[in-house]
Order: sequence, then C-alpha cells, then structure tokens
Amino acid sequence: MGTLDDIRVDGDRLWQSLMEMAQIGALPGGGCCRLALTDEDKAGRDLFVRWCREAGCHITMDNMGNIFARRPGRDDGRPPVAMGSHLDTQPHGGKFDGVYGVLAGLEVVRALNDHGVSTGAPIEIVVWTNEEGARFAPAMISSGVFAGQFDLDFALSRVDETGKSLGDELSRIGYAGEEDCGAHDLAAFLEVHIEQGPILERDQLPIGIVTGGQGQRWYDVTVAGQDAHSGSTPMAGRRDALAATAALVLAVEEIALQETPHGVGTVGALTVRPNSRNTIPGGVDFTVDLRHPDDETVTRMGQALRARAAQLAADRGVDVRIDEIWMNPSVKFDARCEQALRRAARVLGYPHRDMISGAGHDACMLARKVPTAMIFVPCKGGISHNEAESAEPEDLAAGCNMLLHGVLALAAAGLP
Ligand code: HGY
Ligand code: MN
Ligand code: MN
Repeated sequence: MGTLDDIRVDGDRLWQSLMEMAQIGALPGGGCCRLALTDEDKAGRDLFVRWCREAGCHITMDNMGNIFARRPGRDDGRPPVAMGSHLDTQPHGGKFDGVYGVLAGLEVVRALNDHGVSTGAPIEIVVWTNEEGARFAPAMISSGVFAGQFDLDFALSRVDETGKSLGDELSRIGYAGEEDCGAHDLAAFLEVHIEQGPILERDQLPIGIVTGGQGQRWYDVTVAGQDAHSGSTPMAGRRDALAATAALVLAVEEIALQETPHGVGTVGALTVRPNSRNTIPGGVDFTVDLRHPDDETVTRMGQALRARAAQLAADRGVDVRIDEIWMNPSVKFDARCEQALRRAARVLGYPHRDMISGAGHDACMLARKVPTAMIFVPCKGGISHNEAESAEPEDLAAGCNMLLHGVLALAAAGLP
C-alpha cells in the first residue's frame, strides 16, 4: 500500500484530453481559435462540464460565467482548494495556453478517483471566463471581477469589435450563472500553465515555481489627421494619421527597450481609416500593452508614451488621444502555496527554479483575494499566442503531478 507521495497522474490521459479539446476551434496551422463566449468556447465548456460530471464533480456557475467543478471532501463545510485556468484562446492560439491548466485540474480529479483518495477540504476545478482579453478587453476580466478589480456591470458591458456585449454573449451561450461573481469561497488557488517564454527551456528545467506576475497597462490610442488625395496633396503639410502612428509604434518599442531587460511594449491591434490605397489616412486606432515587474517603471513608460505622442502631434499637425483602459499592478504569490509546491517538487524529484510571470494569468487576479501560486512548464522555443505553440507530454505530466501534490498538501488529504 503506497503513500500519497507515490501517486502520479496519467500523462497519456491528460494528453488525450488536450488533443480532444484541441479539435474544438481547430485551425489549419495546428492551433485553436475559441474566442471568449463564441460557439467554439461554448463547445469547449460543454465538453469540460461533461467530463467533470463523468468524474463525479458537481457543477456551479457564477454571473460572469466562471465554472466551478467540485469534488467533495471529507469535510465539505471547508472552503475548497481550487485549481484551474481558462478555455478561451487568442485568434491564432495554441493547444495549451490556459486549457492545459483546466485539463490538468481534471486529470488531478481523475487520478484522485483512480487511487480512491479522499481530501479533507473539497477541491474544485475552475474555468475563468475571457482570460485572454482578445475579444473583450481587458484581459482576466472575470477573475478580475471575482477578485474585486472590476465591477460586474463594467465587465458585462464590455463590447467586442462588432458591438456585441460580454453579458449578451454569456447569456446567448447559456453560461450566465446565478451566483454573484466573487461570492464563491476558495481556500487557495493553484494554476499550472506553459511558461510562454524561453527561460525553462534555456535552463533545461521541467518546472518553474512562479512567485509573482508583472505589472501592466493597456491603452487605446486614436490618431486623427485629415483624409486627403494621395496624388494631389504635397508631402509638406499633410496630416497623415498613419505616418504619425508609425512613429508612435516605434516609440513604444524604444520606450520598452529603454527599460531592458524586463520592459516590454507591444502594439497588437491597429485599424486604419478609410483604409483606401489612394487616400491619405485621416484616422488610426491602435492598442498599446506596456509591462514591467516594477509598477513605477510601468507608470514611467506610460508617461514617456504620452510625452512622445504630444511631441508627434505638434510636429505632424495631428491629434493623438490616449485612453488608459487597464492598470494591472504587479502581484506577489502566497508563500504557503509556494511551500506546498516546493515540497511537491522535492517529493517528485523535479529540478525547478523560481520565476516571475511575464504573461498575465487568472492566478494574478486571484492572488489579490485568495492564497495563490503558479507552476510553469516549458513550451517549445517559448512560443505562445501562436499556432505553433507546443509542449512535451512528459513536461505537461510533470506540471500536473506538481498540481496534484500541491493540492493534496493544501487540502490535507488522506487515503481512505
Ligand atoms: O495578456 C496576457 O498576458 C494573457 O495572455 N491574457
Ligand atoms: Mn493563459
Ligand atoms: Mn494567453
């Protein structure tokens, strides 16, 4: 009769569930597109809920569409130890970003069932709505409502580029729950995720214990110039919104490079108006994403952006409007949860290192309310938000074993 420390997940079963989920919203290039609250997201949620019910979990949902799949504990009066992530993807997403953390949670439940393990506290697998922020900005909006960073009405009123609201789409796919988002009691939250960066692969380590997440600010920028004829308008005196934008895009890159090695800045989405080859663009809308582990540095980067914009506006006779739509401070994870993960790494014999997350995660929001920590596993070339995203089955299994033993420690398990 082994001890709890001898229990391992079934890596093949985890891989199979990832590949089956990847069929939903599958793209020709091998990735997935399940934008938040689309029919593809609904199909992924339906599959996850079916699998959880087959594993004996009880499902509840809150009014942001967050899904809680509960495996009862011996003492069901205690708040659950939770694990999870997100099922929504980027437009050219991969097979693992988010979904790995959700299906690793399911694999933990399946492994506990296989070994007849009862836990003191109940455990739950959580799916957080709209983590990516690709369809409805900002990102991590539902874990953000749960953690008190956004209010419910703000979140439900967010619209996509076609004007559909998050709230309407949530109702349309049938995932608007009754429970008030944030009312659901959680004892702790663990999230396993691919690193989405190069460090673990470079260091040839299977596991990262994540001690925090960096700060970030998101902006919507509008540059207003003047539509004019591309052939008959002299270069001098043009008010070319796209040429001004091009200078601003390079300014974002320079501002980030000035804060090297940790500062990052990205212009990810851009629309040109009227977008005609023989009309000088009179208007451009684009997004800016600035990040750094130090909050004051992110603030300084934002101020530098505004200063460069004002200078360019004066030089080029355009108007530049910069709206900050999200300020997400850096966050530190919980020492007790980290200790549970360090113990798990020792028990499992996994070499590991501490690291800060460059990407945002639901755990970065949960940590503002609930003891939280994260586990990273390497992904090939550190590539993510890309159809080529890939990870090794043995690394995914290792991260899932870390999740299993982290949850067992926090839920004070016991064999029957
Ligand atoms: O933006 C992020 O870091 C995450 O992928 N939503
Ligand atoms: Mn993610
Ligand atoms: Mn992502």
